[in-house]
Amino acid sequence: MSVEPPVSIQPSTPSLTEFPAWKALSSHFKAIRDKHLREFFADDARRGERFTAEAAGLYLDYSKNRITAETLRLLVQLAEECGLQKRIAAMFEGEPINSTERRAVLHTALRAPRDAQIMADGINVVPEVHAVLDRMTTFANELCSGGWRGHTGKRIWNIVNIGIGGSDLGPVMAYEALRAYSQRDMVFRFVSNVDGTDFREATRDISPEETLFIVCSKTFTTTETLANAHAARQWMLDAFDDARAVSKHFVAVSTNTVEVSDFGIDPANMFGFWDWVGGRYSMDSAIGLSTMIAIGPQNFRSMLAGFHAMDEHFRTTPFDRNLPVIMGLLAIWYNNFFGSETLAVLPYDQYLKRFPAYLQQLAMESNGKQARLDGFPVNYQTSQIVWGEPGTNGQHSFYQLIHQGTRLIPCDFIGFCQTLNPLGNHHDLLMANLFAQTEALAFGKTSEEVKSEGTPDWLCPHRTFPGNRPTNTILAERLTPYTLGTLVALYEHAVFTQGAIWNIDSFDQWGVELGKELAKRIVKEMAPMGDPNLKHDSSTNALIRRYVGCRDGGGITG
Ligand code: G6Q
Repeated sequence: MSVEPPVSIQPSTPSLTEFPAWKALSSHFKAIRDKHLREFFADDARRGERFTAEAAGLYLDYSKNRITAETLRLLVQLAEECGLQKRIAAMFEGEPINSTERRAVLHTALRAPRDAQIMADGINVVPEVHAVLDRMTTFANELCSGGWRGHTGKRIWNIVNIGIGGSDLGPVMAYEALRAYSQRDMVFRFVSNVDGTDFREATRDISPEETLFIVCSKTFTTTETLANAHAARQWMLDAFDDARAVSKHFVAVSTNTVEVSDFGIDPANMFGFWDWVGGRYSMDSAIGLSTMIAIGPQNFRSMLAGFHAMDEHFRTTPFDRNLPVIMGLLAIWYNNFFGSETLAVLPYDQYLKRFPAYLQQLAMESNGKQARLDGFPVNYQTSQIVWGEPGTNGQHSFYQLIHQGTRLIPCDFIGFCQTLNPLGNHHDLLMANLFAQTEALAFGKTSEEVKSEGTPDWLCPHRTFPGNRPTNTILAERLTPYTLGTLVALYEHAVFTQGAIWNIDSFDQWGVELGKELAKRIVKEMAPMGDPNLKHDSSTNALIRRYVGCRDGGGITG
């Protein structure tokens, strides 16, 4: 794809740090940065009700943040000065806001109701979206009812999704998150890594006769995915010795019909999507075919309805009551004013164990940028590092650092009022821990309190909790397909909000290219016994030689 270089020789907008609201926030920050959450709560008995917002079944308590009403007012002003409302409208209206790739960004169309009208390049895309959804539905129903059979006439019981990045993280996360709703007599596996272990372990105990591979790749040129798809094809051919088997055991999800048919998959067995769906925003497109098979078409549509409800909330609600906007602005507050480097996402639900990994890509691939939209460098930090683990496991490992370490780590806690797996008083214990953590992080334990418990003086510093650690708490009734849709859309739009304020393109990912190019070159240089003419730096040359020597058992050469 050809991309024209930026034309501007002068910045097209002043830097974010020149905006009046930014300057006002800088002074405001100095005034309140040392104020403790204990004081914020003491000042306002109703703070815990006041700093909350609710939408699409999600309740956000953001009262345990180091903010006042003035902070929020200034952050909202910043969003306005940055033209967030216009950016939102531009996204929903299909303008090419992915400017470096000159593409519209219309993942919101993937969950629009059938009668909606969303134009991209003069075409209403909603009928196409629903046509694909209908085909997916027919296919999922056929597969699950046993109508679709394998090459030897056996029913398909195993689904193996092959894809990487956006063509993997969403499907894995959604499958894990919605496992309670899944077809339990079927096996779902996900192969992404080009490490052969991934493929081998995913297929070692399943029968080719009962297995369907879904090859998910927007471009159908991704090295890892093609390597795994070819391995899968060979695995199938080893079992059947008949190339016709491919048509019954492979389907593709892609935008590239030519490559799909070159691979040997009949385009009739291909589910399409569009270049206006970014990989990390594609779990609700046909990339979610494995999700639909797992949870059934009705649940899948309910997930889409959840996404759509949050889309509508984001699009229409004033910023000071808008969940994704508030969360996006809080991230700016900590990232750019407090200098926080990371955001911990801590779901108190085992089913959401892959949610932090999913969000890592969503946030860090979207907003890990250093060039502004006009090509000039930013002079402020962009994306925070996102990480996390499900509660309560993290409490027994890394929470120590959040409570008593030297860094400020804002955290998002996510919990549900009803469990999908009632077991004794497990759920109360789980949720008591969630609430306890946010309380402990906010209020801590002073040295006086520690002393009054009879702790000897020398031990007091070690047992003191400074508190003043900010948290958001997101509560929902129950983890359902609908709720998952609202949660993912909440974070998608919070990430969008941040990108709009940082004035960057949240929808490209040029940063993954260099490593890919070099890997292609290096793999060619790994001829048996090595290439004596390596032209990398001395470290890379030596590593390649050592690897090749050791791999070939010919001893190690420097
Ligand atoms: C996501 C990225 C990236 C992409 C993978 C797989 O936004 O674009 O993670 O999803 O590189 O690409 P293909 O789907 O084209 O194989």
